[in-house]
Amino acid sequence: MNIVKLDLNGEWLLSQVDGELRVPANLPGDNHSALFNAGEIPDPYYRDNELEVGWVGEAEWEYSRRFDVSKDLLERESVFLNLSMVDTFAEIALNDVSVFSCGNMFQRHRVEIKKFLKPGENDISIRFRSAAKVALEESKKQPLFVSHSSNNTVPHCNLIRKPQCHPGWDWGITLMVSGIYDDIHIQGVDSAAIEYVYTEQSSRDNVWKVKVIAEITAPVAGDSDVKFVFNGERRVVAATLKEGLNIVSALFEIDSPELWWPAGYGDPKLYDLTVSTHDDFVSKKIGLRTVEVVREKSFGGVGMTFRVNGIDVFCKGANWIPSDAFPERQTPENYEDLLESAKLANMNMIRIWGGGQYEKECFYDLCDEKGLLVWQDMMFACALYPSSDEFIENVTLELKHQLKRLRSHPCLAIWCGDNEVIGALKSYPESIKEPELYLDNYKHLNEALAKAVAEHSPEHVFWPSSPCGGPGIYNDGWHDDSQGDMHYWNVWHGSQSFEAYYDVIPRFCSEFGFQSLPSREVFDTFALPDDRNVFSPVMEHHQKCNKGNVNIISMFAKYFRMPEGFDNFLYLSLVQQGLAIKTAVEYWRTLRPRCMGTIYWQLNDNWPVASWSSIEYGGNWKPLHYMAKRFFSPALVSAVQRGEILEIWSVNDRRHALTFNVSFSILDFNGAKISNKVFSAEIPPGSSAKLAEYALKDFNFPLDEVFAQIETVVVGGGDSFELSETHFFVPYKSCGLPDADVKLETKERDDALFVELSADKPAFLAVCETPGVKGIFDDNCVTLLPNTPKRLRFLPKQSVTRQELENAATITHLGGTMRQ
Ligand code: BMA
Repeated sequence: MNIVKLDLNGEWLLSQVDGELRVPANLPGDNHSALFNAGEIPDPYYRDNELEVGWVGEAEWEYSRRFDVSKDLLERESVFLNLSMVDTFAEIALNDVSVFSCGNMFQRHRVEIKKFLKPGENDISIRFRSAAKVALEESKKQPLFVSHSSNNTVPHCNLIRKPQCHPGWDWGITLMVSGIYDDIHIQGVDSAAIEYVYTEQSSRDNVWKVKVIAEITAPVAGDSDVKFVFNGERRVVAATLKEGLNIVSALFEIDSPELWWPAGYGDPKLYDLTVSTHDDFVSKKIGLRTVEVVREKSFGGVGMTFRVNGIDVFCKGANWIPSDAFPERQTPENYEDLLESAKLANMNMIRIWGGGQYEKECFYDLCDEKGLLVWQDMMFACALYPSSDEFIENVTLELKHQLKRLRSHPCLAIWCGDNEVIGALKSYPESIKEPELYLDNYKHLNEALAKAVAEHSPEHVFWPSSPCGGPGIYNDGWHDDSQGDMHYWNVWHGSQSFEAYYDVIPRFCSEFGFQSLPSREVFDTFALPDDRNVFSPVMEHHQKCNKGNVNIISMFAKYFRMPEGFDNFLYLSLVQQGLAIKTAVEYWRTLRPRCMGTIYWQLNDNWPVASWSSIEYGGNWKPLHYMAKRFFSPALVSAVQRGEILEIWSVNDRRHALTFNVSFSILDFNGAKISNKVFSAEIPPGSSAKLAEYALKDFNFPLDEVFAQIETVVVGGGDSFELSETHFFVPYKSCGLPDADVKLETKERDDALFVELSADKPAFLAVCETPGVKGIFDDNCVTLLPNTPKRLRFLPKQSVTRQELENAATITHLGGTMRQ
């Protein structure tokens, strides 16, 4: 093998085309990062500095550098420049000669450049036009007017193929970045460049056939050996290649293999695959598995069930948005941190939302390794879109690349056409006025997306939109719980109480969310002491959802007494958020198999902001994320109170039976036990069951003076879980919660750090934070009972001593925040 690759990653010079600014810049990277690193713009995440940097997106920028070309490279038949994630309208010149221009961030480009190069020193420059200006120009050419998302502050970005959240979203800063976010290299080949490698799998009697397909470009016709190595087995195909694109394949068989399983269902087994030619090499990890999306008539509608290797999987997870508004900070470490947090919270599915981007390769590699299924939206969100031939051609090229690139990742479970674009048809004046015209326009584009999947990734299901009832159904998926996936926003956007989650039984809920304010630690990264008020201009600036802060506070009024002080205010918003999502998930999980998925909105943030995320910008787990770890546990015990009836439910997501041994106690606010019941049940695999039912009127004690504590030990099939659940019969505000004295001690055992919490009276929703010390706990946001200390293990993300942890750790609990 003789691979000649010239890496152009590293330091470039960034120049403002019509200005004086010249700063060093990284590629892969973006212009805002370069300007910020050089001190030319203020930190847009700080206070309201966002308003100071809008000019960057209006200007034109040029990246340039020199590089040396060897004679060896120029002796190759073909020399191409490889570019992907070019954001967005770029013109590339070599040695001052224009070579190529592009304008879709989601396409990949391989451009023949040999004739533009010379031995020795060469210049390359990449000039970016203002995407905002191009979008405006495009708007003047449209045959049919199509509204951009009302979340955008820069108009018409629905007309350009760039992440739809760059011009602002209801959780997102407006940062109209440009740059290149993936490796840049030049490669020379004589005989065979590998374009894509993917597999086709089939199985019979547990013998798996794996056909490995390589798409190869030959600069000239000729013979070439193509070597395939799968799971240690080697095949060499002597291929006669024609000039241009060729398909070369090899077939492998593997008897009784270990399969790839989503997290919670088995190991995500991966097999090594390499394909090499004389001058190129590709290596991948392949998983063997089947994924079906089963749509069977049941419960008066049509279900939506992901079936993996024949097992119905209850999908548990969250929606993913781009991990940072500065693309340069979207690093492998950042992905690893977030996706590991998802896995630790017992998730098995991530939905890549359509207002962001097809993610970098390392995202999917990590999902493969962690057993996280990926629901992949195509990049359209909350707007109307063109369906002109030109637009469809542009999108088809983007999809051809993305589908071939991603199709053999075992994590990839479904391709979905868009986010809420069917709903958008009912949101904008032009489509409301002429519904048929705009529905036809929608269908025209959507059918092209379906066709691209059928052609380039036929083994995957194409789901037209999220939410939607299924192919060909264009009604209101937001509110239809009879079929398909649903986005249920009546609690947050509709200001209904948490109990409204009991009003629907989604077949699959791919969005529902509730906001919190940031933690004090994150607040301090962007604000000053004077900003410590929820209605201060800086707090309002870091709240992008209309009425967001009002919604948070009006929900306080339903459940809590008014907290005292700013920190308690933030805390209450954080636990309130967790309780909202817990209510929904636990209820819907008890209703399996009618409901088979709960994907809450949203996993992460792309800057420090009030939002629906369960992980804050920077990686801190909010109380919601700790609660998610519990409410997504494969074994769940949940108290569901509807009206005057309290039901105790169990859920078993495992592939084997589990025995639930439950101790149900009623305690008063001094911690004294008033009653206790013990019961056990064996719950079959993949099912739920009601364990007990009580009429509140039969309890002979005042409901505002007690709470239920449900401790469960679950065993079976090698598993053992200890579950702890606290239930209030009336809103917290109706109870005279004790202001318990909670003590916090840190301990070190065998190099592990712990925080031990103890309380003289019951303390609820006790949250331990460690400002300034990065790390997570194995459990948090817990109930503390007198004489029962709780030990939380601290998993540091930096080196820290016990003393430093002790100095940083704080504890807040509900009774300490409310007026008595
Ligand atoms: C959903 C999403 C996002 C949005 C969220 C919160 O419907 O698809 O567009 O951020 O609601 O409003």
